[in-house]
Amino acid sequence: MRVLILGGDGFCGWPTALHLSARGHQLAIVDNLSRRRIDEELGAGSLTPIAPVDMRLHAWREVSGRTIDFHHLTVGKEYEALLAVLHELRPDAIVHFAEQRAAPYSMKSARHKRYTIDNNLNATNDVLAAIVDSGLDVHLVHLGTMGVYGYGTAGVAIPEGYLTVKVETPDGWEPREILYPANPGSIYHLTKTQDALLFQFYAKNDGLRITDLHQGIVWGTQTEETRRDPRLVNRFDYDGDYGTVLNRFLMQAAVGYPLTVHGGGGQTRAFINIQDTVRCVELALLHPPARGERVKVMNQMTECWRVRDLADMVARLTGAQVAHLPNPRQEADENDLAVENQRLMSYGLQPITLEEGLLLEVTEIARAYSDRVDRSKIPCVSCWNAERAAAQDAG
Ligand code: NAD
Ligand code: USQ
Repeated sequence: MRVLILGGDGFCGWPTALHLSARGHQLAIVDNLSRRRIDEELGAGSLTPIAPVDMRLHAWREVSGRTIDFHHLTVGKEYEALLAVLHELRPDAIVHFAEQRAAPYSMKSARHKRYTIDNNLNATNDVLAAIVDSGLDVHLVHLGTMGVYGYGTAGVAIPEGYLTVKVETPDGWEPREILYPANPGSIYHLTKTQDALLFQFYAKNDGLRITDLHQGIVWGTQTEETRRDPRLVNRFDYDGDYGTVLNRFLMQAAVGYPLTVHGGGGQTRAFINIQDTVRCVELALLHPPARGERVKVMNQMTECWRVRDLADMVARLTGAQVAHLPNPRQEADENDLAVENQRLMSYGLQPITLEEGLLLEVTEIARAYSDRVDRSKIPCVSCWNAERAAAQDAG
């Protein structure tokens, strides 16, 4: 397959590009390196020392003998350049990771809200419009989020994208399938719910073949391919805006910083290891929807965990202390979560569980690079609203 990876310099995109290249697919990456610029804006970098993109690509050529092309452009702004890449590569599939993905970053200020909406929605619309414009039959695989559903399940496992409801008709109650009602918890998550409507429209209007992968929180760092050379190492975000909860706890344990549980830690979320992320994307590429089929939605997660149980597990493994802090986010303190993930499992996914992978992650990454941690970047300082900011100041 010829595959174009949008956002291929990022945490999920880079190991995905290597994984697909290693399996013999012809790969090209588009990225505007905005994530590296945001590191500079925040004064916080990856825990792992990531190489510049040209060095990454050179190293991959050396270790694998395979070439990945790179195009530096902003999806959503440089439309003609994107279209030219499509004409040149004639991809069978595009994997779309090119969005601002941190909920706390999207809630920092009006500027960050506007940037996230502008970047994410224009990126998604431009990709879709360019596929139509190109006249090519491209399968688009988008990395969406479990957060589009909200996390309250009312006792029902979250289905894969669509919900069967009963509506009253003149002939009685009849079942209908609707897109699962969107319930975003941040401006970032809101952009993913809007993406879903864009996909629904382009699939209906233009017959585009689209898969939306509703992914849980990714943990872990390295994959089979990124371990092959230090210059290929994947990024590891640990700061209060971009660091995700489990990777943060691992890093905090490694430097003796009490684990930063928000509130009581009763929030339950879905998780997946980065190695499983790259496998899932490959499985999605191998099982495209037919032309004319509705958007195919798959829940890309393998386990659900409560935040305080994660903290307790990391504390047991490492001896770390656990701290309960005022929650800067507007979110439910406690929720149950059950999720259907039958599709990817039926395609052969064999998940890496937290219990088997966590210790390796602690030693291979968190402890190995602990001297690179800037402790001043650990606190979460982005508050969802004025009330949460006041509570944090008081705490
Ligand atoms: P990331 O920020 O590490 O990577 C995104 C990449 O896209 C970056 O390299 C960035 O420079 C690039 N980019 C952003 N906007 C762009 C634009 N307009 N044009 C060109 N390039 C652009 O994020 P990630 O963790 O790799 O996440 C990738 C996708 O997966 C996101 O869409 C995110 O919503 C989704 N996702 C991530 C997680 C997670 O835990 N990391 C979980 C669920 C879903
Ligand atoms: N949390 C803590 N302590 C911390 C950090 C987070 O208790 O130090 C809590 C948060 O309050 C939240 C939960 O942990 O309840 C998850 O937070 P997170 O930052 O790990 O994840 P989230 O903001 O939801 O976003 C991440 C990715 C995003 C992706 C999403 C998948 O950044 O791109 O879409 O996970 S999901 O959560 O399933 O929607």
